[in-house]
Amino acid sequence: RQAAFRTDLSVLLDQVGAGKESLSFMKRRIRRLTQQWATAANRLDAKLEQRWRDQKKILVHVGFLTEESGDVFSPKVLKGGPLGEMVQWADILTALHVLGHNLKISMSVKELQGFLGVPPGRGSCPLTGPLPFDLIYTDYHGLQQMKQHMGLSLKKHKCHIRVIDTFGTEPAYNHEEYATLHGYRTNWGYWNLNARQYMTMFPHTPDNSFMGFVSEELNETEKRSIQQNKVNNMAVVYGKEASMWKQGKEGFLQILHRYMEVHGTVYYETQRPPEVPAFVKNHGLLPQHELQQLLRKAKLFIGFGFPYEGPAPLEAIANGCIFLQPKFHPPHSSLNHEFFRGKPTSREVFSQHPYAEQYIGRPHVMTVDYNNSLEFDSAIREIMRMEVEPYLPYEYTCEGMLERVHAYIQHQDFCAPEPPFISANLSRQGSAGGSRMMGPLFVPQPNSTALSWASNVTAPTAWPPLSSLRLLVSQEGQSCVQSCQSAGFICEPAHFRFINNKEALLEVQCEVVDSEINHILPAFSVVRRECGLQREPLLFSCAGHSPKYRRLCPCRDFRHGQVALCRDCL
Ligand code: U2F
Repeated sequence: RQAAFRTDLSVLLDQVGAGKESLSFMKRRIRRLTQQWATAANRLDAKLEQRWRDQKKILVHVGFLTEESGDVFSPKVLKGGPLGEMVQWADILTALHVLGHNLKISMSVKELQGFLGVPPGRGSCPLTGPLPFDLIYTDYHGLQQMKQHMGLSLKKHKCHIRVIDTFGTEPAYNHEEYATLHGYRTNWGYWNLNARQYMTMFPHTPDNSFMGFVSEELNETEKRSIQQNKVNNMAVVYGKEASMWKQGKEGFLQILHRYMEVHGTVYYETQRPPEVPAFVKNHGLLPQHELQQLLRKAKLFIGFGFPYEGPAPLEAIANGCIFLQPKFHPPHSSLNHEFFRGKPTSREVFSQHPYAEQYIGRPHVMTVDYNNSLEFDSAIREIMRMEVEPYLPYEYTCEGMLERVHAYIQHQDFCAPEPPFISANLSRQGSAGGSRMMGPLFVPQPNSTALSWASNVTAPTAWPPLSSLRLLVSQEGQSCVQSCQSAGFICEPAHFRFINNKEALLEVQCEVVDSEINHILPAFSVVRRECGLQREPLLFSCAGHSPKYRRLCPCRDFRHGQVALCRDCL
């Protein structure tokens, strides 16, 4: 069946259910953004020009909100606990509904069993018939519950699963045997999924798919009125829980207070939290729409280093604030920081909000060293002199999210049998510095007719299409994430299978070509002049890097403001 866009959200609101603060929060959000979603749906509908879209049967099982997982989030909704996840799930549900799919929502193991058609009860009971869904969106908690209740049949159906995974999972952590043997085993990873089945909150790990969420958009009149009503010396502090204010914050808060009136939205029960200095105007935790109003007046939204990578800075920037945040030196990661410890990624976080730093940047975002009071002081003074317009990257608008989720649903297929590695007849353009091994070695042109592929069967169905592929060789020690980025591209793990062959490695003149199971491959060792190809497709990794290796990197182009999609991806 063909999917038709929906602009009426009442059925969805009924499906979400009631009885918990988390659900009320999500429903308030869905209601508040109804008009915005409807406008976006109409725009995307027009943009896609009657293109056929399959209507999919989709189950959404929100594992972290089930009683069976302990649901630690719901009781904290009104107490300053994390809301980012709820923002994201509300938006995922809305996007799937608006795109016109056939949606079932489960928030308990009982509902999960009912929808899957496995008998209720505690033990594991295999699903005997076919899976009654084309796609299942869940999280790590939900995955665990499905394993418990579907047993081995989960393995058979796992290509239909998408895991909403805030911070991302790198391939080395996802491959069970490899993770166990090489020290990448954590509490979360090792599900042997295709790494693109993990969907993240920000586009931080190209090995995963970027799901995202939305932020409120303003029309031109609203933008103008915001700019007229900005209070130049008003700052709002990012941190709704008192613990985010403790330790070592007094110094720069004092500096800030020298120039600006400082506001906070810190949750408190009866008394002002002692962590919050007396000069701060604390509004208490606000409902989302009231926070937006506060942000509309404020000039500065200031981060203290935690929470990492939340939605609030995007909301602030969308409402015309400048976001000031601390640089992390050394970077935080699962190797050195409690919060990231045990998360299935080695990603290094160089500031509180790397997306804001890398993808938005000045004038909307300033990232400074908070230990350097001169630098901090001059940043505040600069901010007071600056004029910025409200800004929201396209990928965080409703239309941007609908476009991306539409493309994933119609094109990503992890159930099709993995074709054998295909070798590309790569044209080598200007092997820049080839013999000196500096910089990118060769970059095939997008429209080159020389891009003729060994297999006519699989190549035309590849998504992202092969026209987006740019082959690069990284510097020693560099990952493909960095290598592609420094050339203005993004690493595309789906393209690894086209470049994992001797032909692609020809340029680097290896004396020996081996194939191994190692997440650094394909790559070559400069000293030993040895080339290595990848033997395990699950270990194709944009993130992998190793000091003595130069990696072979499948980069691709991307749309401005929609990094998940290549130019010909829609
Ligand atoms: C992130 O979770 P948080 O919930 O701590 O992220 P925030 O950026 O603080 O804000 C989430 C939402 O809370 C709302 C605000 C945001 O949409 O509009 N809010 C509000 O309604 N009232 C207020 O007074 C203040 C904020 C991240 F999203 C999670 O994935 C991580 O687990 C967590 C820890 O890093 O950080």
